[in-house]
Amino acid sequence: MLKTVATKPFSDQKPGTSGLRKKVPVFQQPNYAENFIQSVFDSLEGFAGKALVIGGDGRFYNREVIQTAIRMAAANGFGRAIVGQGGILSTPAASHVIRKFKAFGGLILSASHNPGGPHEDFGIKYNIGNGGPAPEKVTEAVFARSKVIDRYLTLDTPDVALDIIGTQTVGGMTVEVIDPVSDYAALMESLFDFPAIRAMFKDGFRMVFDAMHAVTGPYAKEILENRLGAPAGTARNATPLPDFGGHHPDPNLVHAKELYDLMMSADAPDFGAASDGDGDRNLIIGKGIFVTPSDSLALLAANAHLAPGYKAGLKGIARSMPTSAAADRVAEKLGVGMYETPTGWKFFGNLLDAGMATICGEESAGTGSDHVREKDGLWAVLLWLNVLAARRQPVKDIVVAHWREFGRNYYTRHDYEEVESEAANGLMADLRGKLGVLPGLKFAGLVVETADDFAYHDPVDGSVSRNQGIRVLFQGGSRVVFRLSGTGTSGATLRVYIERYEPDAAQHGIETQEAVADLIRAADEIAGIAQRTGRDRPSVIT
Ligand code: VG1
Ligand code: CO
Repeated sequence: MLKTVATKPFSDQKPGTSGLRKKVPVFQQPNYAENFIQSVFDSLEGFAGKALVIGGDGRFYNREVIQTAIRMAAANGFGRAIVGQGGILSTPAASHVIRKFKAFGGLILSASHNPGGPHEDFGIKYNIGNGGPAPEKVTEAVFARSKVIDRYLTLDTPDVALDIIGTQTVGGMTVEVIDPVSDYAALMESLFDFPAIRAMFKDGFRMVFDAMHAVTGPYAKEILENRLGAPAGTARNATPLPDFGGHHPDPNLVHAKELYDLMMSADAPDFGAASDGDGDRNLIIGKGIFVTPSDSLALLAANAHLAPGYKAGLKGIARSMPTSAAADRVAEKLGVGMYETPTGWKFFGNLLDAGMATICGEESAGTGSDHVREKDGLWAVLLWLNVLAARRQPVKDIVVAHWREFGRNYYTRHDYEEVESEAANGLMADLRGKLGVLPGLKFAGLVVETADDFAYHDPVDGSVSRNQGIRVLFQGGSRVVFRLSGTGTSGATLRVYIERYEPDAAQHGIETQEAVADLIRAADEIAGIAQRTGRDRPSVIT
């Protein structure tokens, strides 16, 4: 029975960098999730009878919203829902399933690396038919709709049996519950040299993959242990938990510290990696060396031809603006295009669809390619494994040789989390206000060359996205970038991205924070971080 339920708008359903993210109790308000999902459907056209992919990262409240989304999809006229078993689909797997089944789009339930649990974070994101996050014109339409919505459509039907693979019906809609891993694993097998990686494991190569109790556990077990023959236990924390075991499923040096410490120890394995809550991020650590995501992007781009899926070479490379310019030097050497986009994967979709870029990356531990339209944690891990299997050299040697050839981009990001919104907005507004006077001024011994507020002109559809981060470029090529996070759920997070290029190989062995110490001081002098936020140090350094 079709039900039209009267509702009132919520004023805070503006999608951020990657969908709508809020605390669970916010999502648990009556009609909150329903309003947002209906606002998505009301902003789309032409989906009647078509397929919708639905899946999430398994966090607390996932199953409830999956059931809601299925009923609402049926009531709104979708012909078919493709749902991961148990309501599970990693973000890259969802992207692949949308593409493989030529679905109209998909709903991905995740707050990614944010913690999960009854008082932690939840999120909903809509992806379009190319498998990628909805572009800004769609998310803006969804937000506009959410502000005036007065009804949503649903059905009075029992819950779908999410754990049983097979076909059921809900109203007039077919629901297919699929294995969340197999399509994705097959895609990986089509891109990488599995026999070579298997041989490397057979020869005693040791690796640890930390799934952080999040969605990649089953994927890593199937791919690394079952298909590639890595020893049982290679995938750690591999059982997804609704609260991620109480941890932040954020693969960085703070939240994956155990892995980091292991990789720096005398008996470290050859390779360490981790992924985040929804499986789209990656952390790469070699024995005795952390590979920054920006360097990882550059290294993968430079070596991708060693993997069968990329042996024809790259069409181009794209990176988000705050990501270091290490990949730019690789693009230059390869003679391919280099694109600089705003933060967030939604900006890569057009470049990938147009065949202008093959590999994309973000400094926030996101790397991916045109195989899907999301960043993809395990993909990055597998490409690294493929490179290692082909080169048979330690990660450290590969990284150091890369720096020697291209120079080293020292890079760090300082996050000030849960700062008062007013203080953070004031800081950014004042920075914007003084962009014009910064050039020529000297901070911590560094002279500002240019300063601007990054605006992106999409070369494919001509759309313009403004206010994407304040860039301050110093003479000599170093820079700092200031941005407010668009994924947090309480207060504001100020991100300060710091980069210094060092061409001289004799200077490549400096500890990163030391190598950029003057830039850190300059950033504080320019923006008054300590004074305005009341913090004398960042909450997270990556
Ligand atoms: C952060 C990262 C950004 C990433 C986004 C979504 O956004 O900086 O690079 O695309 O998270 O990733 P923000 O607005 O907080 O800086 V995920 O793995 O959270 O979906
Ligand atoms: Co994520």
